[in-house]
Amino acid sequence: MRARKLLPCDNGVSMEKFSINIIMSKIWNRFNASREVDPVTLPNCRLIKGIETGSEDIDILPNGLAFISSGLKYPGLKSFAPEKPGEIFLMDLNEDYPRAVELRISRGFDLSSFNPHGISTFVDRDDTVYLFVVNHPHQKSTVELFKFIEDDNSLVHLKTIQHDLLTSVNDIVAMGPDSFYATNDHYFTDFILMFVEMLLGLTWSNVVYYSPGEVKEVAAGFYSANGINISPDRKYIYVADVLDHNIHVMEKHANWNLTHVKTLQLDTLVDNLSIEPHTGDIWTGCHPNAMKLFHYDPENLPASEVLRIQNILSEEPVVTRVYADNGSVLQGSSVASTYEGKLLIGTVFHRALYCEL
Ligand SMILES: [Ca+2]
Ligand SMILES: [Ca+2]
Repeated sequence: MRARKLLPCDNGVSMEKFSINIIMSKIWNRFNASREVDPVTLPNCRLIKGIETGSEDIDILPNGLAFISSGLKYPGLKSFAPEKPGEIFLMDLNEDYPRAVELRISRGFDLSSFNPHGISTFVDRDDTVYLFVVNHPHQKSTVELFKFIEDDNSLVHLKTIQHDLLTSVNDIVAMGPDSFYATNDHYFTDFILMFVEMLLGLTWSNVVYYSPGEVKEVAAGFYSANGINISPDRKYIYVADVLDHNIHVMEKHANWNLTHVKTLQLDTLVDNLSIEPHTGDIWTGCHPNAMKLFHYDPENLPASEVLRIQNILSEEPVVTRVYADNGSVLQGSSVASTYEGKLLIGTVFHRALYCEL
């Protein structure tokens, strides 16, 4: 056996071990691994029938139709149906007892490798509804553009967008019928290097603006940019840095560049962001403790937590824990979205909850 030379440290611990301890304690903090959740219950909730393998992102149209992306397979995270392709569900929140219906996707699109992640809708002047879907076919990143046909409960695939700057896309927010901002949650795409990037705490994750005529990085320096959305007045872009436990407010400029306005620090890993159109409140699905999410243990389930943030631009934003569960009902919440007193809570790989507030 080859003898290894260890560098002595002041306290007698080897430098190697010392460095590993520092990295592990940083990861521990990034994952908020000590945190347990105090439950916050809501009286009128039910699990949504038919959604069993995730509801990572939810986007609700102004008329109450909710799109739900389901079946995400993400490196290092649990999937209850690893062989089953992903799906997009629709729920009409105007119904007395809303149900989830799977949307049919037009022929010509490769359904077998469909791996949907973040989504965003755009309603054009002629009322055409476009649905943008982050997709990871064969662990790559693409953005799929669909047209929603309401009469037919179907999605017509219009195009697949791929670009060298769209490498590890997590979420998007549509800016027009073929333009958007996207978050890349990692710099590296290889699973091992992604993990190293996280271990070393590199801030190489970014936000990219995409349009057919121009594609550019518009914000950088995130540990892991995740959810992204826009204020109702369309002046500000909100970006959740999931590993830094915060939400950044960025000002949007005429040339699509973003500049930092402020950061709201939280004690939870913020995933996707939804905006309540009338009030501008931010609703978010969070991971109180990401260690339980990445190290899935049926005896120690990943929890769920929903926050509502009011007046984020003011001196003192109000943060309310609207819902929290230790995983016995809902595991790994990633999104929370409201419409007229109704709340949908989605998860990375588990079920989805419908609540009347
Ligand atoms: Ca989204
Ligand atoms: Ca996300």
